[in-house]
Amino acid sequence: MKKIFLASVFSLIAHSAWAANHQVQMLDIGADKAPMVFEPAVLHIAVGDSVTFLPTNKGHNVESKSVPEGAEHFKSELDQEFTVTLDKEGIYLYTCPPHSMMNMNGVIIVGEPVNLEESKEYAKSRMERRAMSNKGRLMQYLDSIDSQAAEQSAEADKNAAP
Ligand SMILES: [Cu+2]
Repeated sequence: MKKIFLASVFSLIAHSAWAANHQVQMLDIGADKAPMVFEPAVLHIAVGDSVTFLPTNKGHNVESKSVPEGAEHFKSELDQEFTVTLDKEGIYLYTCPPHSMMNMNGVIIVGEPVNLEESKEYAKSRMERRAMSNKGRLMQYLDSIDSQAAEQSAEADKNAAP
């Protein structure tokens, strides 16, 4: 019994020691003067890491829109700090419901972007369509994942060359 208890305590400690926490700010104006943004808007994390959304400015919250297969959706309360642990690999798309019409959307890539095509399709047909201002911003976020992956594979090819 004691052994089992110790084993579970150890796994808790191990988990908290290795899993990182990342912060995303909810902002009225971003660093590049863009209105109504998450920063960082595109976040790469490892499987099992957590993300804390900070109500840096008032009037925002988060709600997941598209998540990897088998992953749970999440939603926070207005103006509340909110932490979610993401343990399914793939892309999570989320919005700020009060500002979805201003394209206040964000992207979290957990591990590899295994569902990139589905995420792009969802973003285009369901999220970008709602945006009355800052149009195209979410698609730019998703396109940046593509080009990073391309750079990495070009780098890998270069390294593989004799
Ligand atoms: Cu907002």
